[in-house]
Amino acid sequence: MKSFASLASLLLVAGSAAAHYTFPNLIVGGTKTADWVNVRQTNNFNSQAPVTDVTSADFRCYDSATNPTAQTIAVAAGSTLGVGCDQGIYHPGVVNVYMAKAPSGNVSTFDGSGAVWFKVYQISAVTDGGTSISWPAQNLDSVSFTVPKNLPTGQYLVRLEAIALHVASTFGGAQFYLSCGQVSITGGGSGTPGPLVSIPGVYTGNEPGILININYPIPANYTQPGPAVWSG
Ligand SMILES: *[C@@H]1O[C@H](CO)[C@@H](O)[C@H](O)[C@H]1NC(C)=O
Ligand SMILES: *[C@@H]1O[C@H](CO)[C@@H](O)[C@H](O)[C@H]1NC(C)=O
Ligand SMILES: [Cu+2]
Repeated sequence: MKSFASLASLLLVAGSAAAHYTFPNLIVGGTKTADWVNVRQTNNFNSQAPVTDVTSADFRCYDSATNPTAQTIAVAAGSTLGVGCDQGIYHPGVVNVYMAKAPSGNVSTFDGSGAVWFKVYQISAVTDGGTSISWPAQNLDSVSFTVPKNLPTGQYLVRLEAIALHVASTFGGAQFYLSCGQVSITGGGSGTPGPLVSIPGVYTGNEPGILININYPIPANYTQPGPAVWSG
């Protein structure tokens, strides 16, 4: 067991960088891929700084400065797909995972523009009417979900966003940690994913789950931002 003193000095040494994080890899068939191979390298790969403007072009894949290419990895429909976090999800907040199908069939050349994104997974807050609030996504090293069995075969962007809410009580205070991976879904079905949204465009920043004081008074309920999850 760590002593309090060593834990305190660890936190001191780690400093503010430890407070931020990126999502640089995928977990496919239980195996973690190398960083920034199947995930487009984000602008913050060194700084780990978040996006705070939900209307900016970088709110989509946060890669305007890196202009990255990534390799596309095969993932079976109905299987478990994970997205790894470099330092763990440090801040209290929630997670959404969106996907978008490459219309050309080749996700390498797909920029994710248009109303093409649907939500496949979320981790929300747990509330109990105002006595307590907890954040199941906090401290996770990765986020795993089941790829819908009925998702059509084809190539997709997978965009994870972890919304940090520790200083979200003023407009623009919520911090978005995000990245886009490239997957080729195999053995898919004939589902019709939706509702479809544009990113940016899906949020204004005024949503009750984004512009929120999570500390006082303790929120009685929490509304997850974005559309309903499509589970096929
Ligand atoms: C997809 O596009 C990339 C980038 O232009 C290219 O290198 C790759 O060969 C393409 N893949 C297929 C299967 O056409
Ligand atoms: C809680 O529910 C009320 C009533 O539906 C709603 O107006 C409010 O925005 C919700 N609060 C949060 C933080 O989602
Ligand atoms: Cu941080």
